[in-house]
Amino acid sequence: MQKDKFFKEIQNKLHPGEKLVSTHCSYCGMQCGMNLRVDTRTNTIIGVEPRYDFPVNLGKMCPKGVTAYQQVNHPDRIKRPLIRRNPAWKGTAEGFEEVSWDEALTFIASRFTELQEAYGKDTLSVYSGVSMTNEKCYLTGKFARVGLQTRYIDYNGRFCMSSAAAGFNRSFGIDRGSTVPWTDIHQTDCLLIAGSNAAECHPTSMFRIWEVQNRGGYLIVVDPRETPLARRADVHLDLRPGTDLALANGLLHLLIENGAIDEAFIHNHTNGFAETKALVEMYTPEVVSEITGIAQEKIIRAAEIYGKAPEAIVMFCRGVEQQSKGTDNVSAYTNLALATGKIGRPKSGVATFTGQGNGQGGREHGQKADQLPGYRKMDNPQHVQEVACAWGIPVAEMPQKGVSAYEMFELMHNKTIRGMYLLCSNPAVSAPNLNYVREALKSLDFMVCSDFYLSESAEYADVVLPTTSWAEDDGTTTNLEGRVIRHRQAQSWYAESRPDWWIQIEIAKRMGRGQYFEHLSGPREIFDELRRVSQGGTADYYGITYEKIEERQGVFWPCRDEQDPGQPHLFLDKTFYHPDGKAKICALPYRPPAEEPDEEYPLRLTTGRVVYHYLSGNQTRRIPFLRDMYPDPLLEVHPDTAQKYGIAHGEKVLLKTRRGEAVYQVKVIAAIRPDTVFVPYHWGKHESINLLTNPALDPYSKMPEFKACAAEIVKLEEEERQHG
Ligand SMILES: Nc1nc2c(c(=O)[nH]1)N[C@H]1C(S)=C(S)[C@@H](COP(=O)(O)OP(=O)(O)OC[C@H]3O[C@@H](n4cnc5c(=O)[nH]c(N)nc54)[C@H](O)[C@@H]3O)O[C@H]1N2
Ligand SMILES: Nc1nc2c(c(=O)[nH]1)N[C@H]1C(S)=C(S)[C@@H](COP(=O)(O)OP(=O)(O)OC[C@H]3O[C@@H](n4cnc5c(=O)[nH]c(N)nc54)[C@H](O)[C@@H]3O)O[C@H]1N2
Ligand code: SF4
Ligand SMILES: [Mo]
Repeated sequence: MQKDKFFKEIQNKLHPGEKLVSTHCSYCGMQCGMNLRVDTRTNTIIGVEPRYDFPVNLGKMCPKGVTAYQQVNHPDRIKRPLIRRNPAWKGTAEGFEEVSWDEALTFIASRFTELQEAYGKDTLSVYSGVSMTNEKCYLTGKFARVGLQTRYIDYNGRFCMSSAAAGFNRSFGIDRGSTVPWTDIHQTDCLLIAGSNAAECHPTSMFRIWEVQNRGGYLIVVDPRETPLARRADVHLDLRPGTDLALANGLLHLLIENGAIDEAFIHNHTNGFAETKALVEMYTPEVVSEITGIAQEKIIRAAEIYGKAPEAIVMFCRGVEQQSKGTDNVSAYTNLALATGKIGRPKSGVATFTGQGNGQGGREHGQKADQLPGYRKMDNPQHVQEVACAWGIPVAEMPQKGVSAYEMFELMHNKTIRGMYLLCSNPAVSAPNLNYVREALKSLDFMVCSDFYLSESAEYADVVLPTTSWAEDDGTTTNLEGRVIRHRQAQSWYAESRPDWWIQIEIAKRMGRGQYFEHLSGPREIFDELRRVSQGGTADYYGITYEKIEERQGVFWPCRDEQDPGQPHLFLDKTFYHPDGKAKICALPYRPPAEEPDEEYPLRLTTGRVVYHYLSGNQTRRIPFLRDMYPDPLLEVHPDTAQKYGIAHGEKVLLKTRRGEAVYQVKVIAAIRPDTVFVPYHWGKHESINLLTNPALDPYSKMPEFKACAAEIVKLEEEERQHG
């Protein structure tokens, strides 16, 4: 009733010629429902209104969401394709000239062909992202392997969801970010949330999280900083960055000691408990307190609360995943749910907060170096055969698996990769160890970038292609629950911009590969092909149609046929996706971060986000309200540490690590450990914190260690402070 009333009110306020288009926010994995307000006379988006019918956010939005529409007709939009013929300008915004689409596409096809003739097919690479629809993500994987015929494709989810994916695959045999729908969260009795700043990064989850406490339940938060979430927690486990594995093992130790484990569940539905039990025996509160820096009583209290809660959900985010042992952290936190049997039923389970809008769907359909649509694996001959057959190519023509995102930059340095097609990512800001990565981009013989704004990475390109924004195309994304939802085109393509699918089909045609793409004339046809190709895979979308999504406010995968309603809850029948149907409890000994503090670099540096900006900041730094609220990156320092270094709030200092340095203004704040400093990463050029971060990779997920490295603060002289 309430929501219908509200909808009518909004309708009544529309001026003549205006309409609402029901769609979703483009930014984070919450994928909040929203209505775009469109002036049909000028065919432009002019505002946003809440959407109460979408069950995940129920009309709520965050500061990024309510200003997102301001991107669409922003004066910085690229209007026509750009070519730069003089490579001397690489790394700057200079020297580009506007050309027609035909000229740009023909030039790209001829340069790509020349490179492949000289150096082999695999000299080209595709580096992509998951702010795109499933349709675009699927087509990008096919474009790389069938269009360009290269093995080298990977994407920005490597820096985002890869450890969660590897951890879930190991523990459950399936990688869906949440085992429960978000509408379960406020109904549980205990949330254990590790390494998530949800109040700033998934703000529209907060009403559910607070509701757990309002109902008398408990909130346990693991974070080196006292985030808004941690501030209201019943227990805040304020650990040293990079020590989660010791903590998770310590919590399991206590759950076993307290008799809080579920022997029957362990016996019937899991493997690996005996060795894990033997391993965690040594992780006593005393040992864990020593490694993590958390007071023993707090660890004991947390284990007590989680153990006693009838229903509980373990949640985590990049704080635990972006480590050189991120995969192990994920499995170790997952162990808690498996050992207590608090999984495979409503209101109990495990969830990661998916990062990017389509961070879930975008990792299922073939943008990953080792993976094909439907979550098929490239090292499984049957999977390769199925996809080759669906695409109509000989099995022998299917490229081998490639390498992870950071490893592609290594191959650029050694000239194995000489060409790159970059879309939907800004690695000149978001990749670790940027001095090295920017050199890699500069060293390319030929680079294409597709974006709607000239990003820091586009500045390294020879050709820049203007693509449509999220509000100018139809399609689907898969949100952080695993729910496939519909995005609707609200205005026509801006200026001469074109959707990524159109661009890829045009390049494929010009490279003699048109026959594999010509039948795809838009998102709906592409989605239908994705459905068919995913059929029988783990991430089976075959039963999902645009119509069904509309009828049901989204459909959860796996969804195997048209009668299948999809699966909001996973494992309700206690069957996991390993061949024997059992989940794996993993014995994972603690190891420290790849780089520990020492005399030269005595501080721990961790990095992350603030509520007002999104990722590399290429989209949000252009929105006046967001820029005004948080104009420059700040270095968070505890008052004791500030005093020790003799630095004041607002002062500019030099922060350095073994890989690089940058000047930041200090924010003195008690809500951080004295041995730790924090910098958000949403800024480019000399302000990028990734000049300093450590590219040490997790052995399974190839995730870099964004969350922990050793650093030092250097006080600047008065003169340097003025100009620094
Ligand atoms: N406003 C905003 N929202 C976003 C995004 C954004 O850029 N801006 N990006 C989206 C994307 S793609 C992602 S991936 C998510 C990320 O969402 P989050 O992971 O929640 O964000 P981060 O700030 O990267 O890190 C989360 C927390 O991890 C803590 N942390 C650091 N080191 C450690 C550690 O060793 N252990 C533990 N337990 N915690 C640690 C940090 O103090 C921080 O509070 O947010 C999504 N939402
Ligand atoms: N230090 C540090 N570094 C990090 C992290 C961290 O916590 N700390 N987090 C990592 C994480 S979790 C992530 S997700 C990455 C993200 O890092 P990036 O991949 O660099 O993220 P974005 O800023 O979203 O870059 C997307 C670019 O594509 C453009 N774009 C948006 N939509 C589309 C589209 O549909 N098509 C095309 N062609 N372009 C589009 C945008 O304008 C933008 O320039 O950063 C990682 N880097
Ligand atoms: S919470 Fe995420 S999806 Fe929702 S409005 Fe904010 S940025 Fe958009
Ligand atoms: Mo992310």
